[in-house]
Amino acid sequence: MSSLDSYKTQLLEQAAQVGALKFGNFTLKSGRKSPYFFNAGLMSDGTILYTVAQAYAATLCAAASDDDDDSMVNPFSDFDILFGPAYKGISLAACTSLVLASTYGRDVKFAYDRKEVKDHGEGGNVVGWPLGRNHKWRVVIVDDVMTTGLAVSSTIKLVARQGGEVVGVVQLLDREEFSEIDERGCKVSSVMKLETLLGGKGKVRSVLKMRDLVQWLEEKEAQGQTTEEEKRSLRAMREYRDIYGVSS
Ligand code: OMP
Repeated sequence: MSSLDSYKTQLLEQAAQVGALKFGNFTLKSGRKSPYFFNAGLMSDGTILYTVAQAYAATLCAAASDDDDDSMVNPFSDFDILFGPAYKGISLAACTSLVLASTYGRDVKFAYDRKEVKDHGEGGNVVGWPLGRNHKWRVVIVDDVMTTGLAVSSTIKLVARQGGEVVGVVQLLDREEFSEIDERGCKVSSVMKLETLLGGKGKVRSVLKMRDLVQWLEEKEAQGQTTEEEKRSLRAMREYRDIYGVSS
């Protein structure tokens, strides 16, 4: 197996350093008990924000030049707005749009939602570029972590209610888990569920996947650099993957 891309290694190292990537026992929103947790809210200094925004921008641009996409128009080469759901998606989308303009010369608009509707001043619950005014804008959602895909599917619905059209999603971390079990007893991956909702394969991308975390720990272990806790976590992550994971 080839070694992990250096930008992923850098991102994971910085995330562990600031405490955004943690190993231990965590209860997820879905009730699943996980041996690891990624808290993107702790990526709160300029260095890691820069690293993460560059990684998002690179992922978006790679997806934009991906010929495998079977839809008529590659959604990542032809979109108008980056939408960051409150709260953690806001800084991610803002920083990514900045890097897209400064590094790639690609100007995209930026918007996010408020969790509480503002009933005075300009009102409403979307801030930034209006999603549906005068035009059905093509929107890419930029968010932090996907487990069952529930959070992203409610953002897709929110954007549609505001008149925008979600053409793609880029997650920071796809935990590569199932969303539901279908009537034949098969696991339906969160990515597959969302791509069905969006009407096309390849519309949900991620900067990192759970397998990258496992590979990062395996590479550290091979170099004798893992702590006892990381060794235990690696075993626990493989067991967790057997229960909740999906192959994609
Ligand atoms: P789903 O709606 O199940 O996809 O869960 C996604 C949300 O879970 C994220 O937006 C986070 O609020 C939270 N989460 C994390 O932030 N990091 C994790 O490692 C796992 C979760 C989670 O609860 O599943």
